[in-house]
Amino acid sequence: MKFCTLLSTFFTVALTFGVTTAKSHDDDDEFLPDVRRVPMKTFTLQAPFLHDSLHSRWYDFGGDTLVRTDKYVRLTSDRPGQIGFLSSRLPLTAVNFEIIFEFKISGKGNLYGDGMAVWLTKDRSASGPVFGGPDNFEGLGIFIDTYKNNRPGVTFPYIMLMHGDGHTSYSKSDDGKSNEIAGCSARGLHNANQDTRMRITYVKGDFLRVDLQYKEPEKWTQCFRISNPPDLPQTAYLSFSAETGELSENHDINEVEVNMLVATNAELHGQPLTKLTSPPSVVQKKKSGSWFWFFVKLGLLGTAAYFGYKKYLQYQKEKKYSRDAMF
Ligand SMILES: [Ca+2]
Repeated sequence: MKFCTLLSTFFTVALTFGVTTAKSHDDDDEFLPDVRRVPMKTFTLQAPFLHDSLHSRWYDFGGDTLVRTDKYVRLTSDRPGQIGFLSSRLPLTAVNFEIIFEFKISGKGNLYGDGMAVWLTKDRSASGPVFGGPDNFEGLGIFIDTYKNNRPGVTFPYIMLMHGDGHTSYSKSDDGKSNEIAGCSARGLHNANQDTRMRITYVKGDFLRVDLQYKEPEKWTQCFRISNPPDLPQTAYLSFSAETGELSENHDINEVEVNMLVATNAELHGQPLTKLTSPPSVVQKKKSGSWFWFFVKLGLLGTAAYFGYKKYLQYQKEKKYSRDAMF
């Protein structure tokens, strides 16, 4: 009886291991497995936004930017001819990182513009002609363009990535078509019915990916993903800017969060994070791990069976002796 219980316990343990392994295997499909996110507090922006005497500890504001301490930083109001920006005081030093920010583009008019931008640039943002930020910039610019100037066949709002070399101008006349590295349409982003968020994931030398949340709550939709993204300037400041022209809309930033991405896998410690994003190697590694645990379990099971059986024989023997003694 005891032997059966022992066997049943080991079978239960083995089955539990099986389920756990299967679950881990499914996790391979998740975005960026084996990565720990370390919050970078010097880039956090959240209500009430201002720390002392109308200043933020980590960001500078400029242009027509307004701060409503319980709700948002409003880069431009729904009025024509506005420009506003928000720029980190410290450069982003992390090699691999993600930037998640909640924003809202809204307004009363049926026609609206012009849009906003996120910058990772060598210089801190100053007001300029490209969605409220500087032209001829050095670094990366992600533009959320809400007004179609001239780009037939493309649905707006349109989001695109540009790599600035410090000399090339943004081509406003064709909505940046000639500067574009990657992009996507986001119909419904203006006056969206829910909170809207953007997530920028940058893994040096591997990929840059932009995801959006604006259709369904808590559901990310990939906008684009590029391999071998341009390197960032050695010092890259994080900025946001927005602009209105003849047409207008509100551009609000509700919250900013930046996380450094760190490998959690001991074998990959100190290795480039790129290895983490290669599904075959991760799957292979987990498979060999599964085999290891399979043999460990098999060994334990065999040992348990051996000792259990030995005990069972001894029990039968003692039973026989006591029966013989009785007669
Ligand atoms: Ca435009």
